[in-house]
Amino acid sequence: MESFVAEVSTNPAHTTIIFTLKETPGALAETLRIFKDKKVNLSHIESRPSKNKEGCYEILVEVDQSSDKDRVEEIISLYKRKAENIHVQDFNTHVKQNKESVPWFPMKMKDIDQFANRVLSYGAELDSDHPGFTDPIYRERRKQFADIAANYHIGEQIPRVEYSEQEVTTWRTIYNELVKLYPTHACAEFNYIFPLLQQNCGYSPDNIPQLQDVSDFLKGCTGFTLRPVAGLLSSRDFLAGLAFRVFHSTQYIRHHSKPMYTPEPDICHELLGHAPLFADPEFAQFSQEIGLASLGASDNMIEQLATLYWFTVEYGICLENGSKKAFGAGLLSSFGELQYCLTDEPSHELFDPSVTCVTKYPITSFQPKYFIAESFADAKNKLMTWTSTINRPFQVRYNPYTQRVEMLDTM
Ligand code: HBI
Ligand code: NLE
Ligand code: FE
Repeated sequence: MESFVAEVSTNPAHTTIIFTLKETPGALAETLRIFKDKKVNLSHIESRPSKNKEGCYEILVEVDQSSDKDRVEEIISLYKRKAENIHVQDFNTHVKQNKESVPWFPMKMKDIDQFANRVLSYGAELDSDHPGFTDPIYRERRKQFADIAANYHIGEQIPRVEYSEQEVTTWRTIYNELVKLYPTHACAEFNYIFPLLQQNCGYSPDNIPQLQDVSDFLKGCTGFTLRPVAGLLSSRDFLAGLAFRVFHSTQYIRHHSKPMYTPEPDICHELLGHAPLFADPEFAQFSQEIGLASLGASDNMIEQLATLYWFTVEYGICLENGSKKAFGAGLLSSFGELQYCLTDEPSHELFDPSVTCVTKYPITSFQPKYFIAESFADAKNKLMTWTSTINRPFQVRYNPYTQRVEMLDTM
């Protein structure tokens, strides 16, 4: 018999045998004779060309559940005796082993509540020059926001916040500087959506919009929602939210002493930088694709995806009729960097996931280098081509009706 067992699955529900067969006339019929001889009924059969053995086919047969277990065992041992390269694998342990080596990730929307409070402490780098950390009033205020995030559960209304006069003044300074720059410095998609936020969500120089209002607006556009968070999450947790079209948003505002630039996300960064583009369908999908690629990925892959996120969603620049426009949120919320990024001072390179994903970047200063995407659609296509090469023992897809991630085993 020119065949050998590739895999025997002994899942109690059904036994399947996969064997590789050399392409010769009658080979399959001859191999299957054993089943006839032993009077075991087949319930399913499939064939496909072998990936690693030229001129061979892989045949999968499934035996009828009511088959006599002993006779099935006899067939398996017959196969084992005649075959080379036998690989017998218990279906259940096979799946379990692979699942165990995959880091945990949320499978349903509610799972996000499990990690939303795992906020990273501000690294030494941030501590030393953070103007707010020597201001006791500011620190106390930050604690109030941390409590809102800690007590929040997905699906609830986000508590409304009354911002102080000082906080609104910080917002006003940033808002007024930025709206002067947007027409010339921001991409067309951003400029299309921004007036809609002014009309629908209370964006104005004198008002810091409420997260719930912005979340409702985005939900109606692309299904994206906001979830309050007290500070920085790990890249793994943060990216996982995007897989569900959930964006973790801070609610506090930066310290009033430095409105021009802050290395930390704050409400100005989230609402002026991020929120507008999450209303754009193509951009929303791009963001979700990064999120889906991150689920269960290795630490190394997470770092590469976080880098791609950094150079697109945070600091991306795109081309419009040959001129550069900002679409990254870190640029659209910093009137210092928004001006700087389009000048000749930093360097600009075309976005290429395989190069971009391993590029180093500073997190507390203006960027020395930006990557340019031709469009969101182009960035998404390049990203998806790149992510399709990721080696994961399963594939995922998001089901928007159940708000769950579905796993397709490809082991
Ligand atoms: N956490 N809350 C929050 N907000 C972000 O924008 C954020 C984060 N964690 C990591 C991160 N951004 C990115 O720099 C990438 O690591 C994904
Ligand atoms: N540098 C940005 C700003 O000042 O708004 C915030 C970046 C957060 C990653
Ligand atoms: Fe951000």
